[in-house]
Amino acid sequence: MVIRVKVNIPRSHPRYESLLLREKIVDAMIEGVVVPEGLIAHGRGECFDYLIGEKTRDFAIKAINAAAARLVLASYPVISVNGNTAALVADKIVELAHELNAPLEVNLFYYTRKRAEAIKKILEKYGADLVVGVDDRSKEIKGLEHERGKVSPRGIYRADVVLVALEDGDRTEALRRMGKTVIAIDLNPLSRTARKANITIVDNIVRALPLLVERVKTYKKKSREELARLLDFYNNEEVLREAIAYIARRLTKLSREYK
Ligand code: PTJ
Repeated sequence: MVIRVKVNIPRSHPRYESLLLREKIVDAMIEGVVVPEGLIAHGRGECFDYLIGEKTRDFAIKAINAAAARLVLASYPVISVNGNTAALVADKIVELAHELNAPLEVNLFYYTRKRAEAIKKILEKYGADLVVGVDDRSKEIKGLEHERGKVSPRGIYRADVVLVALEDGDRTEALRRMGKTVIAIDLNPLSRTARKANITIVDNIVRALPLLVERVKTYKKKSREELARLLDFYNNEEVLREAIAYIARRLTKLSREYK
């Protein structure tokens, strides 16, 4: 049995925003949208967010710009949604899907039909048009012997560009082997997903998604040539190096406070 203790978090609390996100994640776990393991994943994210100072840094902005350009240029972009993403940013995920005219695919590591349906319901509550991956997981991502490997023929299987968030694992590599471009949102620049994606946004999804939506709106007005040029100058390894170097510099600076 889970004992849920609801307290009133005062706005004056120095960690007000962070505590609200925790409440969202825990509520979603009680509703069966997030798995208990999702709370652990969230805690890992909080830790990396702490290391970058809980702000969107330049390395994230560069990746957001590249991601927006790649998504606008895509012929069939698909947005993959898991429990944590649905709990934290369902509204923005749906807005992004509308802007791109892209399907949303529920794709879960801890898959149950009930969870997938609950996530679909949340996305539809925010106005999602096309949510796949619930009752049409008839295609396989080769090399993935777990539930994330079962995908929809109208979603990830058909996509040329896939946006994934809050996961660490082998899926990005498998998708790349299929020739797809993978855009990841992951606060941990050292994760397997972060290192294997074509474009990695090292930022909290709650800050990164609104910025990505706005950038997509702007880039839809640009020419394809201009967007392609922008992508030519993008280097994901450099962005990851910048993220790690930023954390190292920040920690060194903070360590000097303890002389
Ligand atoms: O809903 P399911 O069944 O698909 O399961 C989802 C979880 C999250 C449980 C599953 O994907 C998992 O176990 O993920 P990991 O391996 O813990 O990886 C989660 C990654 O997301 C870590 O690298 C975290 O640093 C990162 N992360 C956590 N919260 C955020 C985040 N990145 C961006 N924004 C966040 N808010």
